[in-house]
Amino acid sequence: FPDKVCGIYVTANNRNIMLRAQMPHIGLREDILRQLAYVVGKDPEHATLYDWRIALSHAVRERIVDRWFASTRRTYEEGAKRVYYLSMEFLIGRLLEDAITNLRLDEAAELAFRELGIDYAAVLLDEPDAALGNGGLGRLAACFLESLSTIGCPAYGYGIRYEHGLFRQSFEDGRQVEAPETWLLQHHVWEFERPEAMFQIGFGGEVREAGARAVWEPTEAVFAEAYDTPIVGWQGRWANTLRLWSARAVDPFDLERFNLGDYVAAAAPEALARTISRVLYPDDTTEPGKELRLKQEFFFTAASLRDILRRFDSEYDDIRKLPAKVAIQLNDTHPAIAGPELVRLLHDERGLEFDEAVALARGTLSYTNHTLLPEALEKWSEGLMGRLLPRHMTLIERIDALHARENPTRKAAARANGQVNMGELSFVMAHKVNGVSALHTELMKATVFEDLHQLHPDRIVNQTNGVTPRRWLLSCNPRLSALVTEAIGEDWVDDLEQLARLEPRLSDAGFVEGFAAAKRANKVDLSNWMAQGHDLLVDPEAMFDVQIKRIHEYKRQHLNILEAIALWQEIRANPDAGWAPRVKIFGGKAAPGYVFAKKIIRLINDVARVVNADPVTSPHLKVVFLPNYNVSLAERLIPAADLSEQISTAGKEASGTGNMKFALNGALTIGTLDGANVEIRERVGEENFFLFGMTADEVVNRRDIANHAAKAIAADTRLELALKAIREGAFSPKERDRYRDITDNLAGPDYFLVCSDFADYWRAQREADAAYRDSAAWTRKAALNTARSGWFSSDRTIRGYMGEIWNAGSLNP
Ligand code: B1H
Repeated sequence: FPDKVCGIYVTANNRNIMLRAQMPHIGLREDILRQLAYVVGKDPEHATLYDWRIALSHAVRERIVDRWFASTRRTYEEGAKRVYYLSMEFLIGRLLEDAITNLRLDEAAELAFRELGIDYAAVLLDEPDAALGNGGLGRLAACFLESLSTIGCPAYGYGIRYEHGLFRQSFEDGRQVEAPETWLLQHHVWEFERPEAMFQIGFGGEVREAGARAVWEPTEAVFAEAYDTPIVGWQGRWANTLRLWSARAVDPFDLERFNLGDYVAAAAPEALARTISRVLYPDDTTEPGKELRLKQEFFFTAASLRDILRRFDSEYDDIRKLPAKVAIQLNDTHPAIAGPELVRLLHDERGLEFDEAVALARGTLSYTNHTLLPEALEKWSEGLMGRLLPRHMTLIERIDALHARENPTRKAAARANGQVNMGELSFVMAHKVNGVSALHTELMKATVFEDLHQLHPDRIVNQTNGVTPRRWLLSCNPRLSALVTEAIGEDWVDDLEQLARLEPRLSDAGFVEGFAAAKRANKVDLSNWMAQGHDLLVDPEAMFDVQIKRIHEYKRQHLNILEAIALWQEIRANPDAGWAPRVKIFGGKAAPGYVFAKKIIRLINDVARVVNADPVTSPHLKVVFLPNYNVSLAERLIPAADLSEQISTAGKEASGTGNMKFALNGALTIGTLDGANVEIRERVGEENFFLFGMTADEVVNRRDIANHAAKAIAADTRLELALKAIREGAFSPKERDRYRDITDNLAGPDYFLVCSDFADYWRAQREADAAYRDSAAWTRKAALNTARSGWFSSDRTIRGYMGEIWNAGSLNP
């Protein structure tokens, strides 16, 4: 053995550290017991599930830390370029099982707990689900972090350490009720506090001109304090850092007020400062437009940039090397203030010429657009921004002027009509701008960014989203993973295109039967869980039809429930027609202020109550809305799904990533030509995908037809009857007009074209029924979905960013 580990000379007693680095399973049980005693302070006789989880987490964490140090050291040694991913959201979910999977400790941990007589599965489930994000955008950031570590690209995620993540959802009388989420109430095992990495972040105040530069003198300030979480990649070959900022007061305590007995006022400065990292905005694809939100954005962006420059300065003395050594990715426009802030740091604080500061910033920054929905494109009023960030307002004006000089034909600007358009600003300050699916990227060029794209035709590129196969197949679906590994070996885990090698195995009856058996067993597990936890009895032989995502009109959960109502009516009219049994499962949260979306939730719950209680239809149809959908619930549902609902109005869902997880786990998609559905269908084959609905172009034309919804209703008796049942109170007998908003909207403006797509959706659903009746053929289609989903790995996506946007490399051994 070499006698040096991580730069620390070790004695013979510490040789187990080195052993552990090579064989992490060695001594796991002893380490758990040691952690239980010396970190948790319990003996095994008195340890609770929580104690065991903390002990196991510490034992696993030690094994990550060794690799984490080694990765950092390598990055310095090689002078490698670093990637910084700035995101308001990181929807990381539970971390323990992920770490165990990637370190390949699953068997050792299971064995250790069996020997200790403790329920290992229960220990894993004890971990709170860190919901520091709303939906797809935040979960994508988490998949990207894991892929960056698997690939061995030196990278940091930067975000906010929200005290409260996304709210906890429950139902009362079918209505969504929100409660604060409290993931940080328990000790968070994975993070390391970094009191030395602390920056003062200012707001408001005045700008003083000092020659060509300016000095910003803020009147308000808070500290940003860093907390680091190591993110370990597959096989523990590399570990990167997620650094989250927490806000705290510069002057925490008003002693004078305290001594006067006014304890509340004495604590006020601290409470006020902490507000900035108190809670995640629960909006998904709508821009909240609040002062606190803008403060959050500047707070974490400014702290991250200071930290990035501090690290850069520790290695290089020529700031002109910044674009060669640093790549900063803006996850949507939420950190867009990075453009002017970086210019301010380079120009005002470091004395570079303004034009050069802009050029360096542009060479360093790139921007991902995640939505074209007008309500989600961030715009801040000049009044608010000028008050909070006076210097940045001036710099944005100068950035506009410079851009106009560089491009004399340019008429529009980031600062216009009393507002700052953050999409425009991000585009102008980035060397690359990307969309998240092929269709979405083309729509960016043709709509929101049309003019800028004409000026800069090479700037917009596509990087279709992906998902990490470690969490979304290997770990969440052990039965299918084992089958796949048995068939083709385990190289697929970090080379997902290997799944294509499953295709020849489809002629092997044993393999196909194994595939069907894995799905069936996953469905039995889910049925048992629903029976125990939710008092719901469903038949695992039925088709499990799943729609899980945020509740939004464009995602059209109401199209799905309308089809359920029509189906219920048709089964009642003709119960013996040989219906293919179905369980329709819904999951998802509505933004607390999104009244219409909350109505849709209540409607689904009301329909479920009526339909499930109907003895005539209940052998054929069940409707289930599972509360508090989150990453952990997704991991439970996706492996058990037969049919994946991806039914957004074409042109509205930028990509989707749930759609990829379902296909990978052998569910067939019923979907529109929207977002990444287009690419999924191309790859899995049109005969293995239930397509329906208008294209994005047809959607735009259809809206121009007067009374399009009324016409669609008049042409389709099923749709008419389903709407009539809602309107007449079939699902809300005590309050007949409870759903008037919904029925009026659908019969009237119906912006998302639910009615116009209904008939074709119904047709595709009946095709799915017919296909499901032929179970051998269905299994084949399902297995082809898995075999042909290899391209949807976030490893592929990250390699795309590395090559086409960041110009960054991998240091993996
Ligand atoms: C997506 C958001 C989003 N797009 C504003 N935009 C937010 C916008 O808090 N806010 O203000 C939060 C989130 N999220 C999603 O990104 C898209 O709708 C999905 O289609 C896409 O798959 C995902 C990842 O690219």
